[in-house]
Order: sequence, then structure tokens, then C-alpha cells
Amino acid sequence: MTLRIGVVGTGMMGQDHVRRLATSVPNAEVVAVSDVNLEQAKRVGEGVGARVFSDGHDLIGDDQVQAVLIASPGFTHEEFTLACLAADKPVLCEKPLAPTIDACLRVLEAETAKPRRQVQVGFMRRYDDGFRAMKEALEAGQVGRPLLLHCRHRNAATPPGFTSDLMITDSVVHDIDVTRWLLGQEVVAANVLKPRPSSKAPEGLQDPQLVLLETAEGALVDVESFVNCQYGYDIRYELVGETGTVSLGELAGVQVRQQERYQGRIPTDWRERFGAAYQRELQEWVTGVLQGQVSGPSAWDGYATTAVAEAAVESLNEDRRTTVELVERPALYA
Ligand code: ISE
Repeated sequence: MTLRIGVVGTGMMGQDHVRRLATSVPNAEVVAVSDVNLEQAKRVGEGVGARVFSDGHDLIGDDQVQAVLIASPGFTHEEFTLACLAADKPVLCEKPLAPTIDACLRVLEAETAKPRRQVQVGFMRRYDDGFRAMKEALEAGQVGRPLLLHCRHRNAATPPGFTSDLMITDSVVHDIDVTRWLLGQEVVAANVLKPRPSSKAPEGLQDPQLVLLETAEGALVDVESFVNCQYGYDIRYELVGETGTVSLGELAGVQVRQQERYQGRIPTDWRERFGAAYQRELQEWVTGVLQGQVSGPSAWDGYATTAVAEAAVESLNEDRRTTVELVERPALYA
């Protein structure tokens, strides 16, 4: 059986997903793509023999499309996800589920009216071998009770128009999701500290930032968000428990030693670093949808992450510690 997929948004991530779905995910077929940039959508669609739309709503309404992947800008996610729910089509929505708490709650309301889950959010780190191994080590009791989580999230450079708020809502959202998933606890407070900005960052961008998160059971998480670090895409973690630590990403791949030096590779961006994770994410989503179940990161995860991100943005802009209040978790997400 093949799943006929429509992809909304043919920018950087949309193109990556279309290529992967069309060439290396079994039982998947890209039958439609859409983008407000019609020329770009045509180039991407023609490459895989997909129908092309300029409006995502037309794609969602197309009879050929059985499931939808949303990779358009974050501010469009709510309307397209709601349209998929209204059309009863399973949807994999890139992060964020939606940029505001209220928008996420509207998605939760629409999905909880259904008998089963239809929405998955694209938190791909959960599909990465390293992140999974870290969680397994913790759950196997290898490091004892978790006390601290140190996260480094560095991008080489930002695209034009990137803002200090986006450093949280676009980048740190991944670290918020990892915190909740890895530790199995909600985040209850955020506090953003601001070191001297890098002279390599665009004027006015508060880069780097140190985002401190507190979890419900008292663990502390520090996320360094540094999005103009110049040298590559660098994701590193260290989980400190009562009896040991587990770390990730210090040295990935192989190191070459020669002429009294050693060398290794640092990924260019997240598509390279998390390529295998995206592959597994799409594969499990397609298999799940064909079997009638969606089990990856949920709309609840999308909501909780946005709630923490919103509190962190408030902290960034108001220079104070902020707290996070979540609504009661609906039974659908138990
Ligand atoms: C980007 O949008 C992503 O989603 C990447 O995974 C993240 O690491 C990066 O910082 C974001 O800008």
C-alpha cells in the first residue's frame, strides 16, 4: 500500500522532505506540492511528478491527497493543520505546531473532538540515534536521578530577518522538546540571560542567549543558543545525574590524525546533522498512518513546547524569570 502525500511549503525543509519522501521512504508518494512562490513549487513538483498548487488549502482539499506534510512558515501552521483536521487527513506539521499558545489550543480543541490522534509535530531529534541512546541510558538507571542538563545549540549564521525572539521560538524549541521528552517532566519556569552580543551577529540580535529552564521535579536545564557562531552546526548535550553523566555530540564521526594534528567534520546545518533522524521520522510516520495510527510527537507536545517558548520570550524581553502554566492534559494525549 502507498500513502499519497501532499507537501505544503517548498522552501528549504519542504524540498528536503519532498526529496526524501520521493526517493527513500518506502510506501510514500508525493502527489502534490504547494507554495505561495508558485515558480518554486513548480520546480519542486515537476521533479517528482506532483501536482502543483499555489494555495495550501487547495492541496489539502485535493482528493488525491491522503495525508499532508506542512513545511510552510510557522505562522501558517495553525490554519493548515486545522484544515487537515477538518478534512480528516493525518498531518505531519513541522515545528512549531503554532507560534502562540492560543493557536496551539485551537488545534488541541479540534483534534480532541476526534476519536484518535491525527497530528504529529516535527520534533525530529527524538528520532536521532544519539538522543535515543541518551534517553535509554537515563531510563536504564545508568546515571541515576537527573539533576542538570547542559545543552549547546549553535548555528553558523542566521538568515536575513532572524530575530532574538526567533532564537527561542525557532531554535530553542527543539531543546525544550528534548528536555520534556528526555526527562519526562514539564518545564515550569524560564529565565533568559544575555551575555554581550557577538560582533559577528547582525546589529540588534541578542546572540548568544542563555536560556535557563526549571522542570517540575526540580532539574535545571541551561540552553546556550548561539546562532552566529561562524564555524558550523554544533549540537552538544550533557546530562548530569546523581551517579554519572551521559553526553552527546562532543565528537561525531571520525577523527583523522596526521602530521601532529587531528581533524573531524562539523555539520553545515541541521539537514546534515539530523539527516538520519528525518529519514526515520518520515518512515515511521508513513508506516503509522498506513496502519491507522499516529504516534510521534503530539499536538500536546507542540502546545507545551510553545507555552515554554512563549514564557522564555517574555523573560528575554522583560528581563525576569517567568513561569509556565499548562491547561489540563486531555485524555487523547495520556
Ligand atoms: C532550524 O529552523 C531548525 O529547525 C533546526 O533544527 C535548528 O537547530 C535551527 O536552530 C533552526 O533555525
